Amino acid sequence: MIDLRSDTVTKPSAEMRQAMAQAEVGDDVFGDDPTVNRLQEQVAELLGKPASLFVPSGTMANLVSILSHTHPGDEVIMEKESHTFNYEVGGACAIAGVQLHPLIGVRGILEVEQIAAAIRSQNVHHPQTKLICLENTHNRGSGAIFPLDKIKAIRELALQHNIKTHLDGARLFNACVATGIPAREYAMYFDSLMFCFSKGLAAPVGSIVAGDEAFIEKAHRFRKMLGGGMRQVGILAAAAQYALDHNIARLQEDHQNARILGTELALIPGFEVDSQSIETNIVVFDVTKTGFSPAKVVEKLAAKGVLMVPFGATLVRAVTSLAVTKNDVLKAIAIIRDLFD
Ligand code: TLP
Repeated sequence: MIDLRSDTVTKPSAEMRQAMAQAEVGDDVFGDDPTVNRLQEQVAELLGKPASLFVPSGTMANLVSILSHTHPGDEVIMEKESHTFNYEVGGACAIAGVQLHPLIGVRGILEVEQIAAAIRSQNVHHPQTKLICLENTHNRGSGAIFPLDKIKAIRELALQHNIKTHLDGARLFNACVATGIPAREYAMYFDSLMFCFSKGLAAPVGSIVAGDEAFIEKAHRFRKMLGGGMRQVGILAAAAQYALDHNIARLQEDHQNARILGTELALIPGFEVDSQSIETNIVVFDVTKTGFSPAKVVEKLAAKGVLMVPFGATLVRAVTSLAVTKNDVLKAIAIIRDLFD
């Protein structure tokens, strides 16, 4: 099987498993796990933030962040195709009690003027805008990178209005590797940010959220409330540490493979892909002109050993990762060409 469903499908390597097996552990609810503590200190340092907190998933990282920055009834601005708006089970509404204010971006990228127009004025009828969430890279935006100058402008606007900013940086290091911009530079413009170890960084579990001490103290309580207090979790933190030490620079290979995949797919009749817009490891393409639904295309591919996911009414998504080599990508292209050309 050539598994292009997500970069979450990577499996821990023998070396990563070795690091996990050898991890020093303790009860992290008591704050006693040295491997977790070291990871949290190192990530805080890496991101230039006072503190960080290891959490089980990206979904929980975003939710504890929203919970920590808001009160029920507050409003949170985010992009309409964002992960939090579409794929986090409505947790921000159900659990944090906030109202989401989605704005339509271009490949997930919002303009500062749009956000400015969406900020609520002081009026007894309105909810209060308390948080702006951005996503970098943008999943449904085909792995688009949020340009730093736009982030800076949004941060300035937020500061003027006393609004917090949070970054869903599940794939932040894909943006860093593609642009050469260090993670701590992106982090400067956000009160809080998270990234995932369990996507392109190829660890089996885990995400981390960073911010100032007061924010992390709140996030810590909310993690516990959500059942995310973990015990000898150094085993997982060791995998995360291994991922940070070994799997960042190689994301470049995933980006190259995604570009090859996108460029070749664009040549197959019926497959519409803007190959110029592939900036990182995600390829989203339109299959309307094949005459088949996304689900049918995915089914036909799966029968030949190529796995992708339907991504809406007309779209299919393929993601490159450590789970697929350049050779796998070339094989996948040959299979697709056989089926559809
Ligand atoms: N994304 C997953 C699916 O949920 C769609 C994937 O396969 O891409 N933020 C972003 C931008 C994400 O892409 C994801 C996961 C998350 C947050 C949530 O992370 P987890 O799955 O760890 O809760």
